[in-house]
Order: sequence, then structure tokens, then C-alpha cells
Amino acid sequence: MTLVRVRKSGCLTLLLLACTACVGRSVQLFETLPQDGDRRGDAGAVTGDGVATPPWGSYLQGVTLPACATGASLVVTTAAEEQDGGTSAADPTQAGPTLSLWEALTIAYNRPGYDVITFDSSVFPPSQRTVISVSGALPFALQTEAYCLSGAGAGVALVWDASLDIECWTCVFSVPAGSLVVGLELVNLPSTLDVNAAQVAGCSFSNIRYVACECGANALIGPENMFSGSGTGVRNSFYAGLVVRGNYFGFDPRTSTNRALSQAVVLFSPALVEQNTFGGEITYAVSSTTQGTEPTVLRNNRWGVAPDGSILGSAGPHLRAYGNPSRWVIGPGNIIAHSTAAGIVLFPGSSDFVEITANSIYDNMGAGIEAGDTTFLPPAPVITTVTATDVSGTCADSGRVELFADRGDEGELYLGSVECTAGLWSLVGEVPAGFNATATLTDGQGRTSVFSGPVAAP
Ligand SMILES: [Ca+2]
Ligand SMILES: [Ca+2]
Repeated sequence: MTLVRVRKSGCLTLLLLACTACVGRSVQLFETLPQDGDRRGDAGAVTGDGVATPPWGSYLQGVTLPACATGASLVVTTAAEEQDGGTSAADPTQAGPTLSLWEALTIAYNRPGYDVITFDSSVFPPSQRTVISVSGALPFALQTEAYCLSGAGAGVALVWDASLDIECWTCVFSVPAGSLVVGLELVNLPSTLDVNAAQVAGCSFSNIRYVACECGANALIGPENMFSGSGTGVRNSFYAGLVVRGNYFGFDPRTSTNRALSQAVVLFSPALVEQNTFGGEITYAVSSTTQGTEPTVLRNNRWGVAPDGSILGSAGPHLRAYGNPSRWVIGPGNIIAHSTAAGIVLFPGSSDFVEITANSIYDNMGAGIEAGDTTFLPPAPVITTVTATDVSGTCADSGRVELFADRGDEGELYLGSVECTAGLWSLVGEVPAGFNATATLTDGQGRTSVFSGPVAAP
């Protein structure tokens, strides 16, 4: 494992997770695009698993998505690249008999007030996936006032030319404060959706080449976005308030299968990451070099197990936490299972604080929590006695002991917690037959130990 130093905005930072492709807009990174069938314009595709994949628009018909606010309507009626009325058009009557996406973005920009861009479902039926090809710059990619762009109820795939430079910022529309982008398939994005105090939901990002969503302050990413490709799903810079909720990273909810993804979430400021599914082929799930005392919170996410219960596995540890400085709270309610390596790997420095609380960590081939360096971690508590009704033990450092039951030496079932103050602790808790008791200790600074050794239930 390699720590990678990267330079961003003049500051030398050490990534919490090794991350070779997540920063530096001037770097050309992805020469070869993965092929996954998403450039096909037919009704569906067949994955390498032989599973038929319904069109994204069909899938979304069974999903609850956020709706546009009330605004002036613009209904796109052609997939063609048209620019009737020129770049000063401010009304649909200037756009000729059909309205293109180019014309709609132009009018939304020029017409004062909130515009709602939707797609005619007779031209873009949700069952058929109609492609809008983007071969270069979009008019008014830099939108300046709130709008809604909704493919909900239609089958719209925006497919950027794969030869476009990844720094083509004018090839992708921005998402300014108060906006909503929802229900679209976005393929081969050459740069990013700049999302500022706005929401992106129900979008399929495939063949991501760079960063799909670059988030400013108070962005909401989710629910129901899907991310795959050789780039990064979601990234924030030095802005607070990002929420990443209810998405699928490196995972296709239509087939409940893994999709390749280099990096899911890259954070430079604290964020809330919850209720997401992370597939088993993500190189780096969440990385963070957050500053200050606010933690990045990861709760109620799942690694290694799909929402339908199928096992997704992984080719390495699900979460790797190291860097300097950063503060994380991992829990409650994450499922971290079925890794071919550890569940979580910690490499804490002197000013890193990784609290791990009330998760379900089990069936990983390596340790549930592995410490590459224990210098700055509290020692794990020791379990001395397990009876039918309670568990007791000792601790070298004071702190909160969390008790788990596991078939091995991890922590599948969270049973409760108790303070260990004078080197001793005891907790009422029934460890099921066939399970072992295990425990962690979290010290007063918010650093959690690895799991204790397991002790079998009587
Ligand atoms: Ca037109
Ligand atoms: Ca407008």
C-alpha cells in the first residue's frame, strides 16, 4: 500500500486513502475507457455476467425520485443538435418546430427565473433509451441561476464523445444553487457536474473519465445515482455540507452486480455519507483529508452485501483509513462484509481520529479492523469472562467498550456498550450460542481499537 502525496490548491496534503487519480485538473489520466455496453443505443445491454440489463429509464419507473419545483416549462422534443434562434434565444418560439437540449439550455440561461427542462416521452420513451450525442461544447454550460433538468418518465442517455478532452468544462452543464438534475443517463462525462447547494438524483454515471460530481457547499448527491468507470464518483473541495445519500457506487441496482469504479467518494471537507451501496470492485471507496474538528460520518452504508442480500465480495479491504489529519465516525449501521482482505484498515497518524461504532463487520478474510500501525490507537480491550447473561473484561485505556457477537473474530452483531473506567468493565449481554464475544474500545479522543480476541459463548 502506498501513501500518495498530492498537491491541491497550493497545499501539500496526504490523502487518507492512497489515491492516484483523484486530484489535479491538469493531469490527463484516463486514456482507455472500459467497455460495458453503455454506448449501445438499444433497449438494454447484457453484462459480462450474462444478466440482461433494463434501460435506466425503465429502472427509474419503479423508483421514487425528487421532483422539479414549479417553473417555466421547456420540453425537449428532439435528440438532434440544433441551435435555432442562436445563443440569445430566450423563448421556445425562437427554437423552431422542435426543441433540442442545446436550445433548452440556452433559453434557460437567457430567460429570467427558474426553468424546468423535461423530455417528451413520445420522443424519448423510457423503455427505449434514446441517445443525445454530445460532441463538443454546450451553450451556456455555466448556468448562473437555478433550473431543473429532468429525464424522469423518459429514457434519455447523454453520451459524450469519448475523444473529448477531460478538461472540457464547457462540455458539461453546471448545477448552480437551487437546481435539480434528475433521471438521466450520463455516459463518458469528460469533466464534472459542478454541484453547488443543489441536488443530483436518479442519474446513471457510467464510463466516468474524471470526476462525475464536483461538489461545492451543501450539495446533495442522491438518492439513486449509479457511478462506474475509471474516475471518481463524488468529490468535494473546501466546502462544508455535502451529503451523499442512497447511491450505488460500483454497483448496478438493475442486476445487483458489481461494476468497476476507481474511486467512489473523495473528500477534502467533512461530509455525511449514508445509505449507499459500495460494490466489490471499487479501488478506493471513501478517502478523506478533512480538516478541523467536524467529522466525516459514514453510517448505514453497505459494503460486500447488496440490498437484496447477495454477496458482492471485494478484491481488497473495503475501507482504508489513513492520512493526517482527519476525523471520521464510521457508524452506526454500516455493513462491512465479505472482503478478501480486511474489513477496515487503519493507518492513523498522531492527529487522526477514526471512531468505529455499532456496525456489522463480519466474514472478511482478513481482520474485521486491521491496524497497519497501532502507535496512536488505544489497545483493544480484553474479554475475561462470558456467561449466559453477561460479558466482562479489562481495559488498558479508559473509554467506551462496545460488545459484539461474531461467528469468528469480528463483530457481526452489536450488543451494546459500557464505559471502562478503572481497568474493568462488565456488560449485560447475551452472546448467542455458536457465537463468540468480541469487543472494541474507543478512547476519549474518539479513536477506536481493533477487535479484541474472541471468547466463545458458554
Ligand atoms: Ca429547434
Ligand atoms: Ca432561467
